[in-house]
Amino acid sequence: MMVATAAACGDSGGDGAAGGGDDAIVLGFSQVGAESGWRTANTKSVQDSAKEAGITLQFADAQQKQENQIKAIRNFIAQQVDVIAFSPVVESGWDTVLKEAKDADIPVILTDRAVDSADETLYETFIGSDFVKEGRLSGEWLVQEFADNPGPVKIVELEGTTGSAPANDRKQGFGEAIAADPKFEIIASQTGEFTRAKGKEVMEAFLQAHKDIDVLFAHNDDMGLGAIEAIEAAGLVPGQDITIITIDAVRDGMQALADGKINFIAECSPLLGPQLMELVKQVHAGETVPKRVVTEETTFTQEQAKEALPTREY
Ligand code: GZL
Repeated sequence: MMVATAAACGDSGGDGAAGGGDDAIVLGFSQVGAESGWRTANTKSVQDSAKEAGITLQFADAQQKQENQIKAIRNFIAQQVDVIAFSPVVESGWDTVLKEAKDADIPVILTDRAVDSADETLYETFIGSDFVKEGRLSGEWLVQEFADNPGPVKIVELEGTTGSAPANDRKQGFGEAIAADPKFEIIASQTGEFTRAKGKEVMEAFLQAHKDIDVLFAHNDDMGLGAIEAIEAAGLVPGQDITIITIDAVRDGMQALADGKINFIAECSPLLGPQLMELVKQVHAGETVPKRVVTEETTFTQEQAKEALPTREY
């Protein structure tokens, strides 16, 4: 687990080193890891926004391990930070440590991913995307795109991190969208852990086991990009021999979409930093905040990607 302190704005030593003002809010932030282009962009958004907001950031990278996030949260409690925010790597197993934060009177904000705790008093708010909608929009595009195809339409699925909210919810939304027509059949589904490397490895196995794959639904761009490498190595043409749908819309994914190697992307914005810092200030000031803040997102076709790429922030 790596912990870094990014100072707030305010008086810093001549070299611009850490030196947040004494009255700066101290935010402890536990990040999932650095597994994908989305995560990298999300970390940058949080770090840049904290500096912009004059908030002193204690940042901990959990390297995709829940035990590291729990350790980081306990460190933040011991340091008596003002607010704790984190993106839970998986949905379950947080009640104990969140109760410790509550007992220490430190408010907690969930960002990006949710927890499945029944006790909603353990956190002030959850700011993040509607993952079920992202999955549903992906499935609805496929249903429309294959309307004239008599089927069967054989689909393989690269799932996100097992037990994570985006993996569970995207799978649910996609499944619901294609359920009405039995021509759509998910013939294989396995986690690619949201990474390119694992996505490539699992797609290689799918291609070995199935010679009739029509569609790949990947829960994020990075796994889709890894799968594209496997598809091309197998002598197939991604975006043509196999229709590819992904989620995130990070730069590399949008480039592949513009190049015709991906067919559709549902956006999941990582740029949560500014809204998060506003919530941190409101929570620190004791203001009531909405229990759920949903980030605005869209979808992209190949033509829309070509138009959007030049001004893409991430
Ligand atoms: C979604 C986020 C997911 C992204 C992946 O909000 O939690 O984790 O879709 C990232 O790219 O790894």
